[in-house]
Amino acid sequence: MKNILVTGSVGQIGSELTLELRRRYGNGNVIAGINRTQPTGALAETGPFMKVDATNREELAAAVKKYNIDTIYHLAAVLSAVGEKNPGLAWNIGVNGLYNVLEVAREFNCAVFFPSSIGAFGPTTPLDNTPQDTIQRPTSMYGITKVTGEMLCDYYHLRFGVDTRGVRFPGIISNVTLPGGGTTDYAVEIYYEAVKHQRFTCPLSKGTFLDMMYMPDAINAAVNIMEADPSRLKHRNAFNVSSMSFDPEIIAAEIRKHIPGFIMEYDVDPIKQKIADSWPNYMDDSAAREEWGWNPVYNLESMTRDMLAVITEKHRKGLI
Ligand code: AKB
Repeated sequence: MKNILVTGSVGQIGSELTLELRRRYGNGNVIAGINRTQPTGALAETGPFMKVDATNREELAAAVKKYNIDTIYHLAAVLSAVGEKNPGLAWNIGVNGLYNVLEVAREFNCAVFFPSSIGAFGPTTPLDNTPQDTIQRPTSMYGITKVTGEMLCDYYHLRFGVDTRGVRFPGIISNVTLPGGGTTDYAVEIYYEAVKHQRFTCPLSKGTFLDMMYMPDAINAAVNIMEADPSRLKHRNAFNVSSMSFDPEIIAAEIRKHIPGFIMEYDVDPIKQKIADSWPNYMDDSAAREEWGWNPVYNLESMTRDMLAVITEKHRKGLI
């Protein structure tokens, strides 16, 4: 039986992953770690939650002890665009928070899931078919924290035997909790604006290709890597995973198949554009496919159909 702690459980990925983990491993066995934002709805109602600030090691250790935790999904993070506005905060949460998680995991013998990101790459990385093992010299603070995190996770496994595992997530698209302050957020916002106003002002320019993934596949990635047979893992951390790659024109054209009058305008945000230009156009995720069977279900077409159906229904009910 597993006892799981999720840090950052009210965030974009955490709010859905925590519920899926509860479905799989039992409501009472999955603790939602919260910090500043209180959980609401299903997250608050279906299982335990507890204040866990990853930058506070005592608080982390207390949660792990209290609930006899054996697996930590460490999702608390500051995303790329916010990280450029507040690099110190990005470092503190991204690196010091992870260091605390790894130290507590070492002491209490926990497995750790750590989400790295396409942000761990930089302008000198090969941007097409980006290999699993390649140059990583990111130029955003977010990226620097992610490369540091990947290396820390490898170190704790090699040096102390901590069962660390993780993936490099692309932009994650979802319809439950909005992402907060990422470069890829436009690919979520576009669906909401298309439904509500039939138009969207895009902060990234035409031709900016980035890897993306629909939330159900992201959740499967996080669960399946932790369930994988360790004897098959040549890498443990930072597996490239992707489901699709598109630029703003391609996603707009897909939306127009459902909302023919949809209008796309551009007002490029220089900070986000600079970050996006330094990230891969599309990654090679064959190591994840070979080593633990990564196989995403959704593509742009099926994701768009689902996103628009869910958001249209929410709009009809006056929820957004
Ligand atoms: C961001 O844009 O910062 C994140 C990411 C790709 O890691 N969504």
